[in-house]
Amino acid sequence: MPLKHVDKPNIPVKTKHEIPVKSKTPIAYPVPVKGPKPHLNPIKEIQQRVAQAKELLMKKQHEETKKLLNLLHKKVRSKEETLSNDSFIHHNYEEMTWLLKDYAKNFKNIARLYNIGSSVQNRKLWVMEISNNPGKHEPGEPEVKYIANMHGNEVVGREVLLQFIQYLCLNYGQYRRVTDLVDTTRIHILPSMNPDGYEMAASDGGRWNIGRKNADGVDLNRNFPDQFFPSTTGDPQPETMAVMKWIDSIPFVLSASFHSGALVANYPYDDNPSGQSSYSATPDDDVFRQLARSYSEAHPTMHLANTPWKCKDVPREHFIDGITNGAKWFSITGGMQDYNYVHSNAFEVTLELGCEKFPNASSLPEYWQDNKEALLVYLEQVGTNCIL
Ligand code: GEM
Ligand code: ZN
Repeated sequence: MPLKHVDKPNIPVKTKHEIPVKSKTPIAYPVPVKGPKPHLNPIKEIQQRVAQAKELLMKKQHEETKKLLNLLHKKVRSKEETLSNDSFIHHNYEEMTWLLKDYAKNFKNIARLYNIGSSVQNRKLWVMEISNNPGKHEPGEPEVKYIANMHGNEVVGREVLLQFIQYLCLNYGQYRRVTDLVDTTRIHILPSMNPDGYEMAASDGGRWNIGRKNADGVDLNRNFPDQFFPSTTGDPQPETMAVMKWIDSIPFVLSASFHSGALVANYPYDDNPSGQSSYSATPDDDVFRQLARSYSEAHPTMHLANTPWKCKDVPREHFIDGITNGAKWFSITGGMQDYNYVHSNAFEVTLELGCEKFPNASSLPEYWQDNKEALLVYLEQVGTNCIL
């Protein structure tokens, strides 16, 4: 078979300036005088560099993507941060002061520690403000307060509020519900209104009534000016005076004071002109009933007719829906909640968190769990679906 005719390649005519190149001799590329050793194959080198550049770009993008995802993840997280059980201890004055200072230092963007005065024995009445603009009253932003331990031997509220402070700080910017609450309300928390009474109760092992009164022997919940009767406890004590001035200086609209010895949300009035224990309604009775119910309903047992009851020595009382009018329950004069309502715009209720006044620290996690939701719901009463 004849071979296919192949044209001879068109070899250009050499000029005399051209360097003759022997066939099979490797092509010699110009070698730089200085610099790194050249690669033998420039195409490979370019390909390698492209690959490196791609990898770098990918890495950078990966980091950027990771950052973005983290941010988004933080924003949409719906599970709140919880504290370990080691944090549930009874805090004496020193420990409480240390904890409050620590949180104010570490959460400067939302937490501010101030004091409203001092106790008889010169302990500071610490208040932690939690808000998105600490130190400033913003027009339209409701001012709210929580007060505990006005009876020094009733310590559950004190520990629950210390937990609440930590909970708000740790969850702000993480958990939408807390962020919204802190962004829209200015929360003031006084974990101990009677720090002297607390120290007396704690050093006595938390026996029933030791430390209830302040260091001058005055029951602070009988020491506020009363609308119907003259004072039975003399002039306002330093702790009472401090709270009165505080109420005067900040336009509070909502408040709660935490006690123990019963399980109920108690609302004003605490007395009536007859001095008898019978229902004494404020002109805002419906609002107060709703506020009290918001707490008792959000609490797992407070609203129940047949509450599980741990303390044999404290008679169990039955309150419909877990709420009661103060004067109907038993009449008191010089109470703090009535003073708030009569002398300011603050709607205050008195929350009894359970039968035990100074329980073992091991039951504090349970008290916290029982009250966490109610603490949030109560403050949310001034929010979007507000009644105030
Ligand atoms: C109560 S709290 C006040 C309740 N108000 C009325 N009117 N009953 C007190 O101060 O005696 C009980 C407590 O200390 O927890
Ligand atoms: Zn009390």
